[in-house]
Order: sequence, then C-alpha cells, then structure tokens
Amino acid sequence: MPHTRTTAEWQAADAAHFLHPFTDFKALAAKGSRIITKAEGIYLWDSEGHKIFDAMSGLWCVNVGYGQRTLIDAATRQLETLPFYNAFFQTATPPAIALAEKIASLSPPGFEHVFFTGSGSEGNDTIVRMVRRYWDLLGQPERSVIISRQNAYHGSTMAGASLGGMVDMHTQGGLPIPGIVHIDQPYMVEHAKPGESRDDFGLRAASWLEAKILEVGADKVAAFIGEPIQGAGGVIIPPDTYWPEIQRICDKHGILLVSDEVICGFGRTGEWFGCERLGYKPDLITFAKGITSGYIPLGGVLVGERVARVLIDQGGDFNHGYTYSGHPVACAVALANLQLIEDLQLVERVRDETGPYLAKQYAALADHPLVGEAETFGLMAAIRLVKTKASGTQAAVPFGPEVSAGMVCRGHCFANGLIMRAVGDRMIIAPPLVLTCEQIDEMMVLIRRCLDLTWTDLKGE
Ligand code: PXG
Repeated sequence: MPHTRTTAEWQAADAAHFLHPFTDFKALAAKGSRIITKAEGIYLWDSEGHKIFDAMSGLWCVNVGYGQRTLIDAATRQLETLPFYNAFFQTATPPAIALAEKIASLSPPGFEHVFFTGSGSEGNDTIVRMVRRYWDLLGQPERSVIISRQNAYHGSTMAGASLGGMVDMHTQGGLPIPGIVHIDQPYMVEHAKPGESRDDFGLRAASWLEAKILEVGADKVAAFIGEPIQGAGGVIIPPDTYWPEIQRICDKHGILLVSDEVICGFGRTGEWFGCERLGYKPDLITFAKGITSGYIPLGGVLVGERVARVLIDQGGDFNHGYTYSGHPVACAVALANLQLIEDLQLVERVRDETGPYLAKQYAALADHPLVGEAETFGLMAAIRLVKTKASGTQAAVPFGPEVSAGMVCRGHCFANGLIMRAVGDRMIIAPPLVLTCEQIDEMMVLIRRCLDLTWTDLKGE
C-alpha cells in the first residue's frame, strides 16, 4: 500500500478505529502508534523513514527475513490458481496435501499426520479437544485435566489463554477454563535454592509435574503442555536435565506430552523442532509462526502415531475444524518457506554458525554493569537487567518494582533503531534466521549502546 498519508494522519485514523491486541487503547491513542511501512531482509522502515533492525523477526516469526521472492511468487501463483477452497466435506487441495506430507518428512520420527489451523492459538485449542477426544475414545473420559506452567504463553483464545500461565490474562474473562492447572516454571532466578546447581534445579522443577499429577490423580490427567523454551515469558531456558525428566514422568503415568513449538519450530533452536534439541519426544506438537515465516497466517498440530492411530482407527467423526484449516495460499507459502529454509540451510546455520556466534557475543555482555545474566539458545536470547551484579556468593540484586528497567531499555532501543522486546527486566531477541555473523556484530553494537544509555539513566536508582 502506498504511503498516501502522513504519520500524523495514520495515527489519527488508527486511534479512531483500530483496537490493537494486548493494548491500553486510551494510552496508545494519546501517544500515537509507530507506523511500519516496509521491510527488507532483517530491516523495517517506519513512516518517518527510519530504518530499524528487527531483532524480533516481526513477532518471533519472520524466520527467512522480509522480501523473499519465492514466498511472494508462491502466494501469487496460488491466488491466481485457487485462492481458496476448504478441506471439509471430503475435499482437499494440492498445497495442503503437499504441505502435510512435507511437514511429516521434516518432523521427528513417529509423526505422520497434520491438522491445520489458522494460528498457534487455534492449534492449542485443537490440542485440548484432541487430547480429550483421545482419552474418551480409550474409554477414560475422566482423564481430561491438562497441566501447563505459570508464565507460559499458549495463545489468546479461551483455551490458549487458559493453557498459558499469564496472570494478567487469567484475570480477564473468567479464565482459566475448567480442567487446566499450572505448575511453576523452571526459572532459576525465581525458584532456585541458594547454591543449587543448574542440573539439580532442573530435576526439582520437573518433579513439580509429578507432584501435581499425584495431587490431581494420575487417572484424571490427560496431558502436559510446555514450550521447549518459554518465549513470550522472557526466553526462559530450562536446565538440560529438565525436559528428559518431564518425559520420564509423563511416560511413567501414561500422560500425553505436548510440545508447543509455535516459536521454537522450524529452525529457531538449530534443529527443526525444539524438542529435538532439548532431548524429548512429544506425542503432539503445536506449530504456527515460522511455518510461513509470518508472511501469511497458518498454524497446526503435528499428531504423533500414538494419538493418530486412535483418532483414525477408532475415532469416527472428529467434530472440529476451521474454515481456513489447510488454506491453499497459506500452505503454498509454507511450502516455499520450508524449501527456502532447506536451500539456505538455515537450520544448520543456526546450529553450527550463527547460534554459536551469538552465544559468544552474548557471553561477552556479562561484564556490563547492568547485565545479571546474558543467555542464548539457538537464535533466541535474553539479558536480565539487574541493579547490582552478583559477586562471590552474593546473588544479583534486581531492580525494585518502582523502576521499569526493561521499559527504559526498550525506549532506548526504539530511539536507536533496534527492536528488542522487554519482558519485565528481561530484554529478549529472536532475530530472523537469515541473520549473518556481520549482522550479529551490527546488532551487538546497538544492544551495547542501548544498555549503556539505560545504565546512564538507572545507575543512581
Ligand atoms: N504458542 C506459543 C508458544 C506462542 O508463542 C502462540 C502459541 C499463539 O499463537 P497465535 O498465532 O495465536 O498468536 C504463541 C504466540 C509476545 C507474543 O509478546 C508472543 C506470541 C504472540 C503475541 C505476542 O512475545 N506468541
């Protein structure tokens, strides 16, 4: 769309008509939105012509970067051939079939079937209905409780927000819905005991799942769901011991294990799926975002054979689906996107080159006076801003609630042409997977500059 209006005119129309997601409408209307008008590679431009380094890949999704011709052409071709047809009523379209086949070929062993949705939230709604249907079919309808974690993000539909562990979401609209319970997240800063090792903490954090299973009654628990690495919660990287132990506990009690790979899927961690990197074998996988690099909405659920065989062989009708389940244009774009990820060897690049390089650069941030910890996992990373750094046996001291260190830092990022997200005092990034090592250097200069400016503002606090 051409820039037919000034920034002020866009902002006025925006404030008058557009209710943004997760937004204080009145405050934004008073301030005015930032208007993003174009993008190329890893950069965005706003309506004032400022160039911005997009270290968040749009919203954890633009894995192949902006402006990729093969995705654009795939969409155009499909729009011309068949812009829409549904997958209800015993019908299918070639892109949806080919994409299901392709995803199955990329997925961990034991996944042959895909259910398409329009988003990650719809994917997780599908998970809730599917796991409950699975246990119904096995004659155990009382197995309906799903265990999730505090500070998880699984979407914003009724089921997605209920599975998530975001308190601010639960306090609006009567959530969580019944049959969804939460355990604490594996976040050492919040929950580790003094002197506890990372590995020991991982095992103890996983044991909270077993405690919850026993509290609810194993015969009532349908599934456990988790993000391999919690994204929106602040890039919370669990200890290596955590996920294998979660797997062991689920197996012991016969509980389905669900990996929400909406962020971690399609290369972000340096494997196709985060569960492969973290060493566990889920029964179901939710995906969205990176499947199309965000060029067009698409999500879904990869259904492992344990569940698929029951749904297919004993299931009859599964009364669930969306108009856009298997949308042909979205599926065509996804196919082009996956092809490009393979052609550019982005998964291998993240694993062998850019991921390790980012880790090295982040390790060097540890000497900055504001940095409590700087951690990476593939191409995701977090910096925890602290008031006083750890020294000797003394733990780092966080800023008090009266100082929004993350917001101060985010303000400097905006002003300096860098998109880095603030989650509390954690500054997080998830840059496009096409990022080069030179671009990581460029990003690190911006990050250091913003940390220095934040330090100048906050060192007296
Ligand atoms: N699961 C996970 C792990 C996600 O990160 C969803 C499900 C929901 O997907 P949809 O497509 O319905 O949005 C997500 C989405 C943030 C932020 O502020 C993160 C997401 C969405 C919006 C904001 O980091 N993740």
